[in-house]
Amino acid sequence: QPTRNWWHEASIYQIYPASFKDSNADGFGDVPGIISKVDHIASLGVDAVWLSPCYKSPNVDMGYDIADYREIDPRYGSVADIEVLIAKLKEHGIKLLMDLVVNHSSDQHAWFQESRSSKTNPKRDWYIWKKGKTEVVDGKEVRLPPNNWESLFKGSAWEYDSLTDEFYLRIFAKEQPDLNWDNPELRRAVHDDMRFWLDKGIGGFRMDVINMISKPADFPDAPVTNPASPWQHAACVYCNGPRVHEYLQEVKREVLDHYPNVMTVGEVPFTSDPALVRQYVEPERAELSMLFQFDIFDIDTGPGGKFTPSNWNLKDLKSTIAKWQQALSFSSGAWQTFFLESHDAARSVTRFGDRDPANRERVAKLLALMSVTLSGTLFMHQGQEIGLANLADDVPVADYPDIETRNFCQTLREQREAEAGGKEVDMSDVEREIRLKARDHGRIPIPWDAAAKNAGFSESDKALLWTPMNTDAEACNVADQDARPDSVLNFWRRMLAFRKEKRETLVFGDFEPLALDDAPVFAYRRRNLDVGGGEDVLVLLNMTASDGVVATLPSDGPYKILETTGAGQKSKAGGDMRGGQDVSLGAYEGL
Ligand code: ISL
Repeated sequence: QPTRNWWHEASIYQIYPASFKDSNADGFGDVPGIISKVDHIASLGVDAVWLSPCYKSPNVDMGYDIADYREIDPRYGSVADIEVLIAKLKEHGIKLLMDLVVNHSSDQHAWFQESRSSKTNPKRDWYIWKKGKTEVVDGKEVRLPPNNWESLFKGSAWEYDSLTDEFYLRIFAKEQPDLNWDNPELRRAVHDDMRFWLDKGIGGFRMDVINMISKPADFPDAPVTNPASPWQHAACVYCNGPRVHEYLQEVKREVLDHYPNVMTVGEVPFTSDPALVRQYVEPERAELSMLFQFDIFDIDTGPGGKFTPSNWNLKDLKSTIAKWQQALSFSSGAWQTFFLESHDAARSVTRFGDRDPANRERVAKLLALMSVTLSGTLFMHQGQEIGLANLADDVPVADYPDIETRNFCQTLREQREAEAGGKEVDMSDVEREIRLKARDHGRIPIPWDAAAKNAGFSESDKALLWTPMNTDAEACNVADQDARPDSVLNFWRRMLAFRKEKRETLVFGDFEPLALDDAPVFAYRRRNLDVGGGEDVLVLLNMTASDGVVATLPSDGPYKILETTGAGQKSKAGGDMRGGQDVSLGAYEGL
């Protein structure tokens, strides 16, 4: 049996600091704002908070471009504020996880400023510099990037710097140069910055794009998948690279092993092979405690990329969930996470529901029930506890501030305009996808109270808010849901307690799907592996808006109804049911 740790059964709440609570009316959430809401966080029953970056940053990518790993950006507060937050959370038994973004830094980081200053600077090799290719066009020499890699934020992944006449690699924005982990001094500097925060008593780290830190030494071209563009999607070339495990084992040996009980969750985008994922977490290596893997999260990514239409269906969703539940579990010796939201995606009620406001709370409860009954450390994102939906249609897409959204729109518009010879182009198809999937929806400020200015998020003028509020605060806010016993918020509270109570089955048990077809109901069983003969849990989820969907219980039994999302089923809670009996589920009802 693998060893049990606190983080196996933890539920973790993600805070996106800019959008949580603004304490000083500048339109930006901040750490004192978070401190003022610790009671709300504790009321959920979560065990840890993952705080998205609030380090010193020019904020090109909302803090994922870090200019100093040991400073808190003044707009968010100070290091002393983080220390207070750690202490306040600790009073409730809640740990704080910091975000570690060390695949790249900001171009404003002192390391990069030195690195770019000259080819002989001692930190030159801390980033990835290349001469690039030279071609003669019309008798003139032109400098071209060293390979065809596309930035995840569009354009070439290489940025030319005339100061030293070389290109640097930047998989994300041009202001986010990639660090060179092949350099041992850089690695030691990262280790030191990690210790800085661990010494303050944090519970661990969420590690941004950690599978990108080791690039193949020869930087080969990516296969051409988009012949219309000179730049090709290259994640298959630079993710899970040749020395990534060596570097993470070093981090473990040099840093993490010296801090007992800390946990790490590594982000591994573009990694759909469970065997690859296992390598980071299997007990013999235990480089990381768990990973964020994106098959479920990216299910609505279209064949041409995130903002192209996708026709995913229920069968895809069921089988993707089953694939990961079965591949990694406590008994398999390799742990994982389960999450439906973060600051990198739109809201789950909108993506997985039917977008009818009348069904919003139903869908939110259904997804909550699903989340707490699946294996893996459960991550929920701020706003998910009230079933926050995407920005409503009355918020213009032009007001969405995210760099991914903006760059995507601009690149596509330019492409279409070039094709149309300068004529007006139609972007409505793209707008539709953005309304559905943009990261901006995951970053909507929390509506604390519909009666307060800016729904209680900030006292600032509306014009100062860094990102638009949603316009549905009346229908969806914390104060209302706190007071309403049947709200999504109170359902989440009850469900997180339920998960703890049934941890033997819901956390440590196995997963067994009942059918992976396209029928409306997603049905699975969680197996209690306790040799003493503990109870299993059967979960039935009507994933559709159709009312009166009938599901037949497996022939074994008897069954007792433990929890239900539907008010209509409430009377049945505690009731017994025979094996083989039919159950009728309402729209988006879970049992
Ligand atoms: O957001 C995405 C798609 O919409 C992902 O491709 C995302 O860029 C990827 O998962 C990496 O995300 C992380 O690193 C980025 C940052 O922009 C994201 O917010 C962060 O979660 C660069 O640091």
